[in-house]
Amino acid sequence: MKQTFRWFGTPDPVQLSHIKQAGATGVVTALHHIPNGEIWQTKEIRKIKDTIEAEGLEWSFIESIPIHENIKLQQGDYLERIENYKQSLKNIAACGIKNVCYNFMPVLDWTRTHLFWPLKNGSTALRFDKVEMAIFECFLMKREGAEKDYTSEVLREAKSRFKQISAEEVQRIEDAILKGLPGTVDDLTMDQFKEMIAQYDGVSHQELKENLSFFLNQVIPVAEELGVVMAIHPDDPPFDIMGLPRIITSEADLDDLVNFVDSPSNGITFCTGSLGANPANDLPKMFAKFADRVHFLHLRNVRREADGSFYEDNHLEGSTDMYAIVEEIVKYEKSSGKKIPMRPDHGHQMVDDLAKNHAYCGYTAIGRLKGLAELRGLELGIHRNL
Ligand code: DNO
Repeated sequence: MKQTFRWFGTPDPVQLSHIKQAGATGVVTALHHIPNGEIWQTKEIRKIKDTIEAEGLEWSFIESIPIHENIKLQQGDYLERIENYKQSLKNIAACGIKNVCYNFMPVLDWTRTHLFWPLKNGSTALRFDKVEMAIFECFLMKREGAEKDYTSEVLREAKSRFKQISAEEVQRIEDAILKGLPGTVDDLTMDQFKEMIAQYDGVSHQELKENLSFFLNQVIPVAEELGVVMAIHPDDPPFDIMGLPRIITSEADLDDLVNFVDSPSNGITFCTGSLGANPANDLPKMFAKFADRVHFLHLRNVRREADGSFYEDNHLEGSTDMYAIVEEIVKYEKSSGKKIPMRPDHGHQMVDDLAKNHAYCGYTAIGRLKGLAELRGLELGIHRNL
């Protein structure tokens, strides 16, 4: 695996020099300041690339060039937005960057309800709590029909917790969902959020998949010609939330994806944390099946709970067998001669980072450094053993 680290650009307190010290050779970043749907200009791309290279690192992956909501919904100026996307691909390729991560999640990118969930050892983790999600949807946002999406046990627990909830906790849940997470495109108010969700009224999984297929059929031939690979990020969490269709959650969804356009440029970001939150997913088997299309690895572990909640565990612990996955990856790399870019995904807020008011939840230095160190050790051990 080629070791990389995500960097949010100059505002990120984790600097490029820290990334080098962590042992990564590659950087994963994006033009975070360019509004979604606009063309990435070469001058802007070069500026970031030069900054990364001046530190002796390489810009390994773009995460992400986001997809405008009009493209997902096929409405308004979506054809123009697709042309913009193609132009961005041409511009990155002209600068020598050939790897692009993106997602097709409606409205929200990744979602958690708790960004600083205390673990027993004193560090904090990201958590998705089904009951808190039900509180948000049923009692805070008051989405019509939301109750139907929850079991009676979860609803009962949500009602009882909501009776005693403090104003601070309400704020924490709202902030986590509407404006908490790094890498997401927009911070939203509740009203804006409701408006955006309403646009998806009546949009089925099938329809959203057709819109993804249309987008890929437009963009992948251009990418292929440029030698660019696109790697879709699975939906996180991998199930519907807020009544929105989520379409990249399982092996069957990935089957559909690769069949939308049969090209090596139409690839996958294999995110073990996102896919791992769906208990039906057999991750080692899925990696082996789609390996030729996996262009990017996000390695992290979630611990699943009975009601559908989960939290982010240590990279080598949790409900996912990381050993079995890395073994499949090492086998594939040995037989194909490829080295797939990998980033240790997320990390606990721990040690000195606990005292910092970190804007990039999940992306503190020390927790990710620990994750990278563990994953490198695991890889080396498996490699030597095979
Ligand atoms: C979360 C990230 C996601 C990811 C996007 C890719 O930590 O993995 O926000 O960057 O979904 O487009």
